[in-house]
Amino acid sequence: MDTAPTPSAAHPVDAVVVGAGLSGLYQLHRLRGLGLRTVVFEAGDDIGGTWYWNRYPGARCDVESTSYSYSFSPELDQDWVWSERYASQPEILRYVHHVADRFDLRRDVVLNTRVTRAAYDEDRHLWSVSTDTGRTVTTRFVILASGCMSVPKDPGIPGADSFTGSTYHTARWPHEDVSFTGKKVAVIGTGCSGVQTIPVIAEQAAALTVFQRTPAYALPAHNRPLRSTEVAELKARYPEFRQAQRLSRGGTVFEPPTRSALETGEAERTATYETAWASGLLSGLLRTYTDILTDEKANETVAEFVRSKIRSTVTDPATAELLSPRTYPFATKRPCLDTGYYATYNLPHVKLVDLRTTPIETITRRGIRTSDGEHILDAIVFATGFDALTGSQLAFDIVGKNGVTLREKWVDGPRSHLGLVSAGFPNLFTVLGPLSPSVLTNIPVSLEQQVEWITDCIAYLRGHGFTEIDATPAAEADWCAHVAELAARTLYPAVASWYTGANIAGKPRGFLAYTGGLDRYREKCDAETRNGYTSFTLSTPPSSKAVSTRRSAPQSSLGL
Ligand code: N01
Repeated sequence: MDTAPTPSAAHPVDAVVVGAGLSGLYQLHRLRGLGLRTVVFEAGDDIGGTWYWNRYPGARCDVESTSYSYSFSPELDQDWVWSERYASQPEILRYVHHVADRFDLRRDVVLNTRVTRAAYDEDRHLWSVSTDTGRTVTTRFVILASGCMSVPKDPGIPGADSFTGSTYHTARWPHEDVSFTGKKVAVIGTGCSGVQTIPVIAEQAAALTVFQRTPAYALPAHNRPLRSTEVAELKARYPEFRQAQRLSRGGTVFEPPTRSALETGEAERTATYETAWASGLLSGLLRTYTDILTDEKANETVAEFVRSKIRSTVTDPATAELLSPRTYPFATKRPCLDTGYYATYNLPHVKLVDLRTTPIETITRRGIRTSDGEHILDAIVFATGFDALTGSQLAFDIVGKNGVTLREKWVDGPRSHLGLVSAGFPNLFTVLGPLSPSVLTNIPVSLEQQVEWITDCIAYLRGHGFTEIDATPAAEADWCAHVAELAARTLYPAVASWYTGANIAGKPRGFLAYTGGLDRYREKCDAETRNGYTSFTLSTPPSSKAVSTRRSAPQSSLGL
């Protein structure tokens, strides 16, 4: 039975959440806890967000499953049992469904519904949110939980429509089984999605051709089933573990490095890198020394270590060299965690095409033509990534104060305070958006921090009779400058990557995430809460505008 709510102008809600992935579902849970009438609009035909859409063969989380999960419920921690060190996409999706059932979340999720427009009514302090199903709902608060990696990048290769075989994008994989058995398959793209799917497709395909423009730094996952003893041991100390995660720099628990790579002798350094390589942790190598992301020479020591591993795995030296990243420092594009990626190129039916020397000219009716000739294919898999961080917020019309759209405001790049509220767009919050730690951290820890901050903020507004919160332009300017200044101390901004918006034609260039660490970010957000949101303008209901002031607002309920 469809029990989803049917909000309309005549039946307003207190909060609209965009997206029913990990962020949106937790936001719903927390807002319900405040007693807010909340509706979640989800474009997909089921919940799960990233883990609903990215169901390509080999899709798997590259943060350990015991860390990559919600921490807000000790009972949930005890109840759910992960089967592998790194959970596969189907297992994570099962977990999301389990959470939704456990906390009875589905009844406020409206599926198959894409938000098309949100417009702010300055006179009433209300948003009007429209959807592609013709619904319009009036709401005080809007929370964009639409994901930092949810708008797939169109590869923009000419001729794609003429191909008579099958095409797939890793981020829009069909829900039906796809068989590559006996087929000639191409994968375009060697980022994390490509690196995960290539070994699995190679197991099925008769022939696999990988079209690589930029090689990845891929680190071995050493995935394995979890032993019942280690699960029991973790469950016994989960509360302390979760607390340590919350206080950590990036949402995973580790001892921060204290020494420079350049002040360490080569033998000792190599031994340290070997240990990190054997750990199977995505950030293992990054955590070895203090200067990996700030000093090119230090970075080159680890980059060369990874290249040595590629050379020792890939038997053909020419292929090994093509797979070796040399045009950007280690981890300035996101590193990948792999299972058998490099060894796949030793298989006789797997071929690597270097697009730097033989670029794609066009997709043809029969396959892909590079400057070197035509590759005849049955299927093409685009593993070409996303319009990251800003893509989902700019995908629909958001009209703020004075009729200014978010697209207009962000024409030169995103601007917001703490990555949470953009000045001129009151009562509109973003989870995992640009200018926050998001993609540089273990996502569930970051999203919980932001969802909890947003929830506390809304509780404060309601408790103090405020109906509007907006970032001050000065605080926003300071935050943007702070984010840019911290990023400038690293090797990140100089590299063309999705971190800097360079993968999308016409997208303004700038490092999009906060590099200061989740711990420091949390402290800055908490300070706002403690100090009564001094970087924001809080306003009382429009009818009482004459007495509107930040501090002397009457106590009253929201009252839509
Ligand atoms: O996308 P990407 P992704 N012609 O942008 C190439 C997360 N994630 O989906 O680098 C030819 O990294 C492009 O080449 P280049 C994770 O944060 C997490 O793989 O632009 N090639 C690149 O090789 C990750 O970083 C998990 O030169 C083209 C590739 O396509 C993020 O999602 C798993 C091209 C795109 O790589 C994105 O990863 C998977 C063209 N026209 C992903 N256009 C987890 O495990 C693009 N490319 C949690």
